[in-house]
Order: sequence, then structure tokens, then C-alpha cells
Amino acid sequence: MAGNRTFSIIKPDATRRNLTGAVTKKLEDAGLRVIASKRIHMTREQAEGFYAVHKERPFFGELVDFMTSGPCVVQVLEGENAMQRNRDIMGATNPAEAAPGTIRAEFAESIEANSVHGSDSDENAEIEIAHFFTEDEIVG
Ligand code: RTP
Ligand code: MG
Repeated sequence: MAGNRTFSIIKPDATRRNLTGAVTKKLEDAGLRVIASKRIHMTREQAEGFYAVHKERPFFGELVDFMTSGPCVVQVLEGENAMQRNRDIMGATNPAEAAPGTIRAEFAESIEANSVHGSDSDENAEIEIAHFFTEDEIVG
């Protein structure tokens, strides 16, 4: 499979409900290939750094609490138009607005506990990948 790559997180609400495989299958069925993966428990420092763009938003503290509340699975995904393809299969941030069949429509619990993160630009994807992976951990 050719194409480019993006960055994904399976969030603590999904790992808690043992949905890592179910979420990954949705990604694979959408034409994405997992070329790096690891399960981590984010520190507050990591979560605050990762979501620094949201630090002025009213939900920032709660978001950091949530992202550090349990394990996450961080992944690098490869495929044609990987960033947009992943955003499409994730669905809208708020599961009530997510299209049927998307990951958030099927699995998310709330606007915050929404099961997955996906990079929102190719530039951010490379920054986020570098946040969690070294190049030798990525096998395309
Ligand atoms: P993500 O960054 O996690 O892929 O999600 P996104 O682009 O769809 O949403 P974004 O606006 O970047 O928000 C980041 C995450 O913050 C939580 N959130 N909570 N309580 C709230 O109103 C609220 N709004 C957003 C969600 O976990 C969202 O994915
Ligand atoms: Mg975002």
C-alpha cells in the first residue's frame, strides 16, 4: 500500500471497554494500515504537551484528566490520503453528530470520551508522530 501517513490515538474510553481491536478493524477496513503501534499511559506532561493548542479552551483541564485516566494506543497509519481518510472514518468530534458507521458514531461515549484522535493536517501528523515514535519504530 502506497500513500502517506497520519497519527492516531485510541483513547482511554475505548481501551477501557476493550475496543482496541474493534477500532483498529474500522481503520483497516477504511484502507489504512497500522505501521507502528504501542500502548502507553500518558503522563500529565505528555497530555498537556500534546494538546497545547487547546490550553486556553474551557475543557482543557478535563481533557488532560481524561487522556491520563487510562491507557491509550498510539498508532501511525499509512494509506492514500491517510489524514483525511482517517478523519472521515473517525466521524465528527461530537458522536451525536457523527455519520452512521463512523468510529465515533459506533463507539464514542461523549464529546470528550470520543474513542479516537486523528491528526488534522499532514504537517501536524508529522509533528504528532515525532512526539511518540522514533523512525526506527515505524515499519511501512
Ligand atoms: P482530536 O483532536 O482528539 O482528534 O478530536 P477533534 O479534532 O475532532 O476535536 P478537537 O476540537 O481537536 O478537540 C480535541 C478533543 O477535546 C475533547 N473535547 N471536549 N468538552 C468539550 O466540549 C470538548 N470539545 C472537545 C474531545 O476529546 C476532542 O476530541
Ligand atoms: Mg483535533
